[in-house]
Amino acid sequence: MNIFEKFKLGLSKSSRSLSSGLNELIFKKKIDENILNELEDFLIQSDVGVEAAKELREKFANTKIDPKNASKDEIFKIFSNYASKILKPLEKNLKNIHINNPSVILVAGVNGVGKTTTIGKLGKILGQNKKKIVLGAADTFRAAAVNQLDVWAKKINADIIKSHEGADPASVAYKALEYAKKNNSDYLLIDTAGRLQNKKNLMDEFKKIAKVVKKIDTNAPHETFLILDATTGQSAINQVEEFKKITPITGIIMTKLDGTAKGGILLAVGKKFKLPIIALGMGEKEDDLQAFDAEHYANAIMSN
Ligand SMILES: Nc1nc2c(ncn2[C@@H]2O[C@H](COP(=O)(O)OP(=O)(O)OP(=O)(O)O)[C@@H](O)[C@H]2O)c(=O)[nH]1
Ligand SMILES: [Mg+2]
Repeated sequence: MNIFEKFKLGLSKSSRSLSSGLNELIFKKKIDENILNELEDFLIQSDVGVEAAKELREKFANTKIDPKNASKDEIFKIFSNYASKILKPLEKNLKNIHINNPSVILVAGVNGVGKTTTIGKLGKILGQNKKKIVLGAADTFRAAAVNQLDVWAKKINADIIKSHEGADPASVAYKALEYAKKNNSDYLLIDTAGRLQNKKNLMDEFKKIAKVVKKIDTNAPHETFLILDATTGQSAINQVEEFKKITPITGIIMTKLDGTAKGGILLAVGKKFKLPIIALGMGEKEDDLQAFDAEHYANAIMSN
């Protein structure tokens, strides 16, 4: 099963996948005001966002669909085209990320979204062609977080710089960059905590990490990837807003699209923030990260 098929399979698990929901709405009844209202509500529940749902409603309303004769594909194409149009300009390939010696990639996100796992998967992709990877364990909030990153480092053959639980995360990040420079590493991936006593602590600590690496390389971090969990729905929007306030985000990675996520949230995030989208997480294993392709995504969420 290739990753695209896995993605489709994952989204088909969703109890109210967009396409089957649309299917029910469109094909069982005639399209009238009521059905357009239902359609709009359904899209909102599918996490595409209020604005996109309104715009799609217009498109459906203005398309002359004869429910008796219209082919399913034709109708789904309206959605797919709409999604592609919004998301295509946001594709950002890992090959096109900032190249430096080393490129420092800071990974942000609230707790449990998949930061550490995504770092493992990213490290595997970036480590191809003998590129040297260093992982910085700047989530010192829990000892388990360092262990988890350690396991990934072994799995993907990366070096890891770590410290004890409770150590200053910024100083771990600093040491990790020092090490990566000295060893001529290609990429330094910095893991950060998602859980601190309160949001202000979390954000202050993150700011400090982003600042301290500049002492070694004024352009660092070269990339800051924000990890979003697709299953958390609209709260992803707030998370982007919060992190954007403290640091420029250069890429979004959305995880857990293999589970019960409704999938529409990526469209909502893309439409609202227009931030580059790097990759999609489709599982817990090292190969479960797919480079973001807008058309694949748009087709996958409409193909169940
Ligand atoms: N199904 C699925 N699970 C994922 C994916 N990415 C991460 N996970 C799982 O989500 C859980 C949390 O992942 P972590 O990588 O530990 O998340 P984190 O953001 O580092 O969490 P904290 O460090 O506690 O803030 C783990 O059980 C992962 O295996 C994904 O794409 N799909
Ligand atoms: Mg973690």
